[in-house]
Amino acid sequence: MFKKILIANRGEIALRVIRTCKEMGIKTVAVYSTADRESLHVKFADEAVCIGPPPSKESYLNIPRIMAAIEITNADAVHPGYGFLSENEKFAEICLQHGVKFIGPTPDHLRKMGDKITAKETMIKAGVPVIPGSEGLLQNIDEAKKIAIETGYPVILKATAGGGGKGMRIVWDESEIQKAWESAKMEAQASFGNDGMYMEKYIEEPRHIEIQVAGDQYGNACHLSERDCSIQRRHQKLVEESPSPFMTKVLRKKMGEAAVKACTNIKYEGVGTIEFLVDKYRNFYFMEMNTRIQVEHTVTEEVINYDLIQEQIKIAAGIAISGKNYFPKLHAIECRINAEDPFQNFRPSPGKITNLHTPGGHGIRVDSHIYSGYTIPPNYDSMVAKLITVAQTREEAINKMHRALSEYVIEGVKTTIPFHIKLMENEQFKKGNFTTKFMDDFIY
Ligand code: MV4
Repeated sequence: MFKKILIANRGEIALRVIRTCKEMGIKTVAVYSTADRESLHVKFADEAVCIGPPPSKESYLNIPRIMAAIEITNADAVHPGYGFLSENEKFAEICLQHGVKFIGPTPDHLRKMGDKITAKETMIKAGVPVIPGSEGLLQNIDEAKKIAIETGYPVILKATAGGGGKGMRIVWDESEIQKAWESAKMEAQASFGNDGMYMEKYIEEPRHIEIQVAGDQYGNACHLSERDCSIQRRHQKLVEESPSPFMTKVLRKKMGEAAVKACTNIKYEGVGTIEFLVDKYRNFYFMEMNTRIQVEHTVTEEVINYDLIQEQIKIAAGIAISGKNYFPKLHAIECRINAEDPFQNFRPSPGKITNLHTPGGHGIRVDSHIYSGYTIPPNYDSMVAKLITVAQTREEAINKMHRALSEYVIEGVKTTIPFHIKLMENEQFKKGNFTTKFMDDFIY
């Protein structure tokens, strides 16, 4: 087992990893930028190394500086968390070359799943349902028009180097395809330096349901139930829950088996998530595979009583997984609390926290790095806490969430707490009647 793990991340996820390391008797090293000198993950770690000024490129994304921190502290493994370098194949490769264990999949897995076309081709080979559309990259507009007619409008153009909604264009009919093609390619080239585009049938009003998976170095793989992440605003998840209110026992079995097949097929090592789009007929289609721990891993941990960070560390240390699948025993909901003003178009609201009261009681979990007197820096993403409730039923979990949100006091900055309170009171949400379109029409 590792003696010392460096956490190449910040905020609540760095704290999350440090906590599990401590429980496993593993020493921890925090890295921080000068903007994070007073952050909690720095205080909780056994050692801390300043790796540069606030811009991520000069700190949390700076591979030479992180490698230097690993060298001087003699860490034998690195946990990348999510975001930053967590799916960076070059970083994983450099760790491999330096004899430092990257706690995650291999560089090859990262490469394969990082390119949307290759990921799709991999899933087709594994027999996982994918969205009908172009075989690979579209060579030109004429091929795009031809495939669109074969597929049937509406279609969606997607950047192969894209993700999270960037470089996507919905095309309702042939009259729109020329402009969509040109603007999507331009955006993709500007955003990712790669204007490769592919096409899919546009699935109208889908749900985003993802399956947590785990695989080890011996070819074992399992699924650890699903999460419904359909409540999103501009491709930013706001609320996640497990199990999905749209799921049935049959669908869960089919999606779980497809997810495990995908892992087995690529000999996946580590914890990961396979994202599916689910249409109103309960057909499910592969969307993307995330090769990292996710923000919303918490709701899975709560419904199957499992420590996914511990699982990541054990898999990286060469410990075999049991291989048995897990099914939700409870119902958990997570609200992402952001330092943003929901009444000013979710505008970021960094600043000093002058007063903090965190909710508690039965079935409440708060994963957060903030404390009274802490100043939220403007340099990084605005999530300051994840509030999770878990109960026997969805209705109880919602009531518990509403009660916990009403207790949560964060003064000195604006937060999305009032938005979440309104969401928990919304009839459609309470009935589980929502798709990825929910936020388009939600008035709060
Ligand atoms: C789609 C889709 C409908 N049909 N693909 C959004 C980001 C990226 N994960 C892919 N996304 C979508 N791809 C087809 N063929 C609808 C979306 C989509 C979406 C998906 C999941 C969660 C939220 C979403 C919000 C808008 C669009």
